[in-house]
Amino acid sequence: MKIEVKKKVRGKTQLAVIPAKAGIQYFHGFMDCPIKSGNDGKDSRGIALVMVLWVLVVLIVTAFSFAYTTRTETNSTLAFKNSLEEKLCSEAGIERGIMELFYRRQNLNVEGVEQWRPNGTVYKDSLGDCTYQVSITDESGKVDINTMPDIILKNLLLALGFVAEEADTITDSVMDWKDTDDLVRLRGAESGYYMSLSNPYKAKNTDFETLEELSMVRGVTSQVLYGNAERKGIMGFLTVYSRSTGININAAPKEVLMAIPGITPAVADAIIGYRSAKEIKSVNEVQGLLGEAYPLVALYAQGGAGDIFTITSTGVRKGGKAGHTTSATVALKDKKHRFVYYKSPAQATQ
Ligand SMILES: [Ca+2]
Repeated sequence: MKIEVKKKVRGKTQLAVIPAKAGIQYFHGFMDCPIKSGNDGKDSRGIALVMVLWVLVVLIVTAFSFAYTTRTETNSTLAFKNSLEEKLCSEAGIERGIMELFYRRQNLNVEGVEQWRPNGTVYKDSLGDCTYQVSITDESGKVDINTMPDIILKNLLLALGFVAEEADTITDSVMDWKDTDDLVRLRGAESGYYMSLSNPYKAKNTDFETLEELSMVRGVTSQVLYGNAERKGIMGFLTVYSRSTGININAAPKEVLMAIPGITPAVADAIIGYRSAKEIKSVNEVQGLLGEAYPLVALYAQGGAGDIFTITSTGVRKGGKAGHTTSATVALKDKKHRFVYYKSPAQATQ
């Protein structure tokens, strides 16, 4: 860009053309001369400063976002690692339980050899930084809801602290659920009741395949199954695997012993005391403890050891709280075992 200016040469005014300089403002008027602008290029530098600040802000936000994401992923990975450790630890407890069952079978009659007993006793051991606690229950010491008469189930509910009316409703409904007819028992329920629910379904009218099916039955709530602070749940005392009409008094917990007609709480305690020192191989052995109730008890009881066991194992990391629980039911035959039920994670033993 060029600009015209007037200047005097030897007393005469002449017009001259000079190139404009960057950063200088010119004006024409009473005086033709260039003047410097007030900011002298500071506008450009100001814009650059703002841009640099914005870039810094963007970089800082990006850095914080990256740090947050990294931290979240690290915590997530750590939590996954911890939960996996506990899961594997609980599975190690299941394998330990199976080993102890075979060990028990081999040494059942060998005195002085310590064995894990399949009566719900909790055993603890550690593996690295994890601790596992394992309990084993003999399915033959539980109430089989497919084969056991209704009086046993009702007595079990009463022994657990259910009131008579609630025990009748649950017992009748369980029986109605699995029997093949549609005749409703006094406090039971068949398809007519279940089809009237907001989410309707029909009564199964055949055997239970798992205990979880009980949650479909009238009167069986989550608290009935798993218990609460005041009362134990029925889940730990029932089975679908023993297929027996008799209860193994060598393995049954006190609540199940009390479900057998003729066995009072005192007699149940006496049986538990007896078998803690010596295995009960047949009901005859405890005839003296049963007294006059022996003939009645003998109808529903048996001794010996079963072939199917449920192992519940909880693995907890060092410093961990809840841990991971696995529940497995295994059938033993000769020197082999077969899983008939496996649940992970499962409800911890109460
Ligand atoms: Ca039915």
